[in-house]
This record gives sequence, C-alpha cells and structure tokens, in this order.
Amino acid sequence: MSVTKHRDKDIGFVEIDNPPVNAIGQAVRQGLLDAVRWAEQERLTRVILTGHGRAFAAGADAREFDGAPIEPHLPDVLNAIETSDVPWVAAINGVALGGGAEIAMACRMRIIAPGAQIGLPEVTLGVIPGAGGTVRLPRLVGLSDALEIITTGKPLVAADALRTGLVHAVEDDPVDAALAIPGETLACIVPTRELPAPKTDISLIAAAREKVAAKSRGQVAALRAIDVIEHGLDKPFGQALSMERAVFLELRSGEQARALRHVFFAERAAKAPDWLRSDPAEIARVAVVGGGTMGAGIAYALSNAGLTVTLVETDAEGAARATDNVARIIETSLGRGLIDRAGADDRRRRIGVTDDYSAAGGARLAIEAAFESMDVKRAVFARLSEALPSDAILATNTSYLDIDEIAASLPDPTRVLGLHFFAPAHIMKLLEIVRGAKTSDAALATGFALAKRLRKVPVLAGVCDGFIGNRILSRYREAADTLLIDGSTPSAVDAAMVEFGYAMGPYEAQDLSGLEIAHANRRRQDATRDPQRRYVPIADRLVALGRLGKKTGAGWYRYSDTGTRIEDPIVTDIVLAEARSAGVSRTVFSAEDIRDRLVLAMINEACDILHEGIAQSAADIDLVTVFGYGFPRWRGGLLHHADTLGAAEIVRRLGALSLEDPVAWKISPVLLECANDNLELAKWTRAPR
Ligand code: T1G
Repeated sequence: MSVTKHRDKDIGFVEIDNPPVNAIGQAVRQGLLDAVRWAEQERLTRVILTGHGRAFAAGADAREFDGAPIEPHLPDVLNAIETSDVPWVAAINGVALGGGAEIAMACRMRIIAPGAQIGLPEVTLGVIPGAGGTVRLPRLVGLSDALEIITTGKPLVAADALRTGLVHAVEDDPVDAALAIPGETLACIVPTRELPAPKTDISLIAAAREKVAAKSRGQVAALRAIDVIEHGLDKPFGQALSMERAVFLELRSGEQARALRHVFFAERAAKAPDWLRSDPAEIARVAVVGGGTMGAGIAYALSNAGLTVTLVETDAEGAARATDNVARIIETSLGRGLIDRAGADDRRRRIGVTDDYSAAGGARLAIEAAFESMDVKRAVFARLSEALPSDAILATNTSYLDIDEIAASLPDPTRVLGLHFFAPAHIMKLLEIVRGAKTSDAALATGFALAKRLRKVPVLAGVCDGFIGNRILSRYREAADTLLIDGSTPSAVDAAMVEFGYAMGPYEAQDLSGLEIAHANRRRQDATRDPQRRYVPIADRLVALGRLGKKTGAGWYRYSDTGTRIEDPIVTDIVLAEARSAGVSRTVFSAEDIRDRLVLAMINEACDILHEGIAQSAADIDLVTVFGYGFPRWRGGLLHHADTLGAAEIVRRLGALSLEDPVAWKISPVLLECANDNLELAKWTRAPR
C-alpha cells in the first residue's frame, strides 16, 4: 500500500495509506511524487493531503535505514510538493512525526485536528531531521521553538502547534476546513522555503547547546542538530538542505542510530514467545495483595488500563496506608497532567482497598506484592488459593525469591507465575514474566496479555536468583565493591559509570533505593554462596551502622540537609580497613578500567543467563537493561553494546581479568562460542524449546 488519490471537481485528495502508521517507505514517497505530477497534469487548484487511519504519517520507514537510501529521496519529494504550482494543504488527522511533519511543512498550509500531534522525534532514533526539518521549522516557528522541538524530539499537541505557528489552524475536521479555504487565501500563503530564516542568535544557540549537553551524556544527535540549524540559518535554502542531508546520512549509519533503532524495534517485538499457543484468561478484575509502594503502583497501573482492582491489605491500618499510597499516586498523576479530574475519579472508583481477602473473590488474577519473605508469600498464596476461583492465576511480584518454592506450597502450582514490576510500577515499562517449572502456558499467556494491556515491555525470564535484571545488577554491584577494596572509591566508580551514560552510578543508586534490600538478599544467599568467590562486606558494615542510604542521611555517601551527596571519610576508613583485613594492596583504577570491569562483568553474567535459558535472547536482555536498569538506550542495551566490542575482544579482556580472579571472571560458554564462531551475541540461540 502507499498513496491513493482522486479528484472532486478541481480539488485533489491524496491519502497516505501504509498501515499501521503510514511509515514513509519508498512506495509512499513514489506515490506522493506521482501525485504532484498528477495534480499538475489535471490542472487542479489544490491538493488536500491526509493519512489513512490513526496517523497522518509516522515518519520515514526506519527499517530502510540499515540499507542505502532508496529513490525517490524524501527531500526531493518535498521540494516537488513545495514548488508545485498546485498548492498542497496538509489535513493532519493523527500523528505527523519526523518525515510526516516534514511533509506537512512542505505543504502550503497545515490544518490539524484537536487530538493530533506533530513533531520531529528524530534525535530519539539517533539522527536529525533529514528532509528539511532543520531548515523549514525555524522559518515557521522561529529559532527558539525550533531548537526546543528538534533537540527534545517531543511532539506538540495541536494547541501548541498553533501557538508556535507550526500549523495555521486547529479544526475538528481538517479536510472540510481545507476545502473551505478561499482560493485567494491559499494563493497568499508563501511557500515555506520562501519565508525568511530567523536571524542567528548566538546566546540562544549556546543556551540550547548547554541544555542538551547537560543531559545528553555522550549522545550526539541533538548536538549535531543544533550545529545544522545554526549553520543553515545564513545559507541559501538549497545549501542548507544539502548540509542537513549529509549530516542525517552520516548519523543514520552511525552506532548510536543503529543502537536506538535496535531498541525501538526490539521493544515492539517484545511479546509472547512463538511456542506459546495458549489463550490468555479474560481478566476484568485483579486482586493485588500488599498496598505498599509497589502494590499501590501496580494497582494504579492496572486501573490505568481500565481494570478493576481489589487491593488487599493485612488489617485496617494497612488498608488505610494503602489508601493513602494510591491517593498519592493519583494526585501526582493529576498534578503532572497525566490524567484529568475525571480520570482521577475513574482510578479511585476502580481501586477498592480492603483487609478482607474474600472481597477479592471475583478476581481471575491476583498479584502478590507483599513483603519479600518466603513465609509471608506462602501465607498470602494460601489465602489467595482459598479466596479466589480455582482457575484464577496467582502471580508474585517478588524480585528475587524462588517462585517454584511458592508454587510448591499450593495444590495447583500451574497457576503460579512471576510478574516482576519495577518501581515505580505505574511508570517503569519493563515487566519480567517469570515462568516457574510448573507454570501453565495459560498462566504465561495471561501474563503477556496483561503486559500488552498495561503497555509494558514484557520479557520472559526463567527462575534463578534475581531472574534476569537483578542477577545482572548483583554482578554489577559485586564488581564495583571489588574495585573499592582493590583501590577505587564510590565517587570514582559512580563518575565513571555516569560518563558511560548511566543517569547515576551504582553507589548513588543504592543510596536512593536503600541498602537494606540487597543486604537482605546477601543474607539469604549466605547459605549457598560459593566459598571460593571473593565476598566484599563493606555494604554489610554500612547497614550495621544504620547507614541505609539517603533516607537515613547516610549510606555510601553522607547527605547534607539539602540532599547534597558528600564523600564520607567513614566509608573510606571502612574500605581501607576491609582492604587491610583482606590483605589487598590497593592500586589506582582509571575511569576506563572501572567502566571496562563493570560492563564486562554484566556482559559475562548476561551470557550465562542466556546459556542457562533464563533469558530467551540477547535482545530480551537489552530490553531488561534499558527499560529496567537505566543502561544507556543509545548504546542499544547491554548485549547490543557487547556486539560493538565483539565476543573475541570481550573474551580477550576477560581472559586477562581471570588471571587476577579465575572465579569471578570465569568466561561464559556463550562468549567462548561466539568468539570461536565469530558470531554476534544478537544471533546466538539455544536449541528450540
Ligand atoms: N518506521 C518503521 N516502522 C514503524 C515506524 C517507523 N517510523 N513507526 C512505527 N512503526 C511500526 C512499529 O514498529 C510497529 O510495527 C507498528 O508500526 C506500530 O507501531 C526523514 C529520518 C507512530 C507514535 O520516530 O513513535 O522520519 O510491531 O507499536 O504505539 O527526517 O510508532 O506492528 O510490526 O509504536 O500506536 C521518525 C516512530 C522516523 C516515530 C505509534 N518517526 N514511531 O505508536 O504503535 S525518522 C518516529 C512511533 C524520520 C525524517 C526522519 C510510534 C507511533 P509492528 P507502535 P503506537
């Protein structure tokens, strides 16, 4: 499918029709170019352009970006539209993004529907607008708004598109409105390319650069977009277009764009595995047990998806706390404009809080989000098993505990699975769907269907300590703690990982989430820990001192009254004391050493997770690390990044590290296999199920 066209009297109607979101592939570009010629041959007086279905056009077809550009190139199509003697009017009925917005900007006029959006999200794919966006947008909205729209990649709602001058009108029916425009009005509108470019404003551009650099942490696209906008301002239109195109083509084949496209498509490919044939259960009501931070967040996420929730707590006091937690989330969402008053009332109506399990009787699914203790969970599941129908599916939100052990305590273990949400549960997109030894396919299918309904990114995980994400996180932290003993400091480690692209390093992150959670897990692991494996007790000593992180004023750092993070000599003394008692002669580690060790540790662990079948693919591990653990999206996720290093190089570096510590740095068989076969991790597969 591509473009349809017809005329009614002297007016042409052209519609982009490339389901599901009118991505602008080669056929669409050709169809638009043919439509320009057709309108001229038919001597039409105007063309009204729309998109079929829910989008005007979602942008260039990003699947084409891995290959050489295919003619007709979009800039040429847009030049033909813009310079045609038949004026085109964009009637924007749905999202007009990237190339879709650029098509609209090449039209003589733009009329948008109230619910539609228009924007240039190219930087989120690691590129810049490549079909005139950096040249036409400043002419339409001015330099300041153009810099903001292009460097953030955020789409504008209709009202803002009108306010900035990006569109001429907001109309309930853009096509009708386009028909009603008097011919002389249309004739008076200057083609975008003939509008004067805004004057260069050095301070504005410098401010934009500073704002982008503050949070880009290594990403280049937004900074390059600023360069192209700036240098295009005083160039003739055609030259500015050529300069933009050259930079777009350069970035499009670069590592960051490839990584961001990988995540974009992997996220959309995340769904139930092909072998899962069962139908999901029909879910209208869900019981959530535990109204703490996680339980309240899960309950709110469920209500957001139109589900009815019975939030069960242990007693009236717990129920009151749960009610407050839910209310707080609703108020915050209201305050952020994520929902309106009616939406807030709807969530309140959908979430019923109780201390009576029998109130959850009608639920076909329960999600347990109680305290991370096996005894507590077993007790909850026993009560759920009695209160809910025998075919209800029982899920646990546990982040570490063995769901087979929970399932074994029930008459029917096939109804148990893990649904591991990430805090805040109503915001974080990742959902680890943990398959127990006895989990039925129907239960699994219900988990994936729920993930889709919640618009989460589902990843299938097997049962092990920490499933996929937390197991990698444990290895990341172990490598960091070992570096502390061997010579580094919390702030040096944190700084190195922020430079890699994390929003914060492992120690700042622990102080934020609290040291007690990992401490409880280490105690649980005491009985099964490999005695040959180096154990670093620094965190244990901090917990013993009551230093649980920011909430106690001190953890790995000390915190001033204003929350400023301060390196603490108490921590340094503990590190030095532990190094002495371990007989370690400390050395200095560069930021590169730190990054290398922490990233290699995670890659190696991730490859063992693949080897053991805990994760299904490298792409799944990329989704977990990006959507659950803050791995830099523009690096494509942990194993996409590993493939940029290459398995052979990783094996070489791990080999050197294993001379220091053969236990901690034992090379994963998957890495050895990929190095030996010169295979990308992305292409490594286990034997079919
Ligand atoms: N290219 C190829 N496929 C795309 C696509 C695109 N641009 N956008 C969506 N799809 C596929 C997607 O993979 C999925 O496929 C299906 O459409 C539904 O998408 C020249 C260079 C439009 C807001 O960055 O933000 O233009 O899984 O599940 O949730 O300057 O898609 O069904 O097989 O996301 O309703 C710029 C990217 C491109 C917008 C709809 N455009 N898309 O969200 O559906 S670069 C973008 C989105 C560019 C120019 C530059 C969203 C959406 P499948 P979906 P949705």
